[in-house]
Amino acid sequence: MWHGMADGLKSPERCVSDGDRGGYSGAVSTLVVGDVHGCAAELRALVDQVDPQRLVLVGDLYTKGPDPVGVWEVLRDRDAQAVLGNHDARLIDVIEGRRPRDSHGHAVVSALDAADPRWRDHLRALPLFLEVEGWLVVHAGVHPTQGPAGTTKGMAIAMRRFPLRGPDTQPWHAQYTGTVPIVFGHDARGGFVRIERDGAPWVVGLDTGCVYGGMLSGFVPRDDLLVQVPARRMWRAVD
Ligand SMILES: [Mn+2]
Repeated sequence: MWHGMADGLKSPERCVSDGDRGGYSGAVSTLVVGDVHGCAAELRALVDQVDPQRLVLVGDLYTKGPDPVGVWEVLRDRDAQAVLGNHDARLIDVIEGRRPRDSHGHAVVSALDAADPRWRDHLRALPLFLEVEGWLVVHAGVHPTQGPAGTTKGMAIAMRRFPLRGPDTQPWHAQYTGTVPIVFGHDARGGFVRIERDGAPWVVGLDTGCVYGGMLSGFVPRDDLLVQVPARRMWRAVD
């Protein structure tokens, strides 16, 4: 079931393999997809398999992987929404001249500009949070006790542990006491996360390291359905 997974990444607790929807055949309202990182073939496979009415991504859309233009085409053609990831913020910095030596970032920007300049407006408009069917979508995490109101931009796009440093730091979601269920990404080493409250999913982490040779994961909040496709190959060593 686990195809060429890089060392250091945890496998998910359960998964639906490529081409199989686990017996699920209903119309899917919203699909939330984990960190794509330029893995367009895997994104296309996942979206085609589920065929949702609404597509939402947890960010880190274009860099590291093989096909940023293909990712943009899926987003554009599906009128997809996404939240801002740390690597999306870096691309904004590249566009605005704040990362002159980021050769990969410049190559990604050039490829996307050549394909369809409208990608820039989509990138610049990415919010830190989206509300999806009663769930909060964020790239990395929220302040574990103060929720979105206490969450800085840096926390939303890059936090894995809380406090941010120190001897007592723990995964933020292990301490989350908020009032809204959360879907997040950004933590390929942490892998698939599913924390339940009162028997229902409460915190779901979808970064299963597709660009590192893991899986691309999608979650349908309304139906508590996890759908995954394996990476076509290992595109990058784990950072
Ligand atoms: Mn990230």
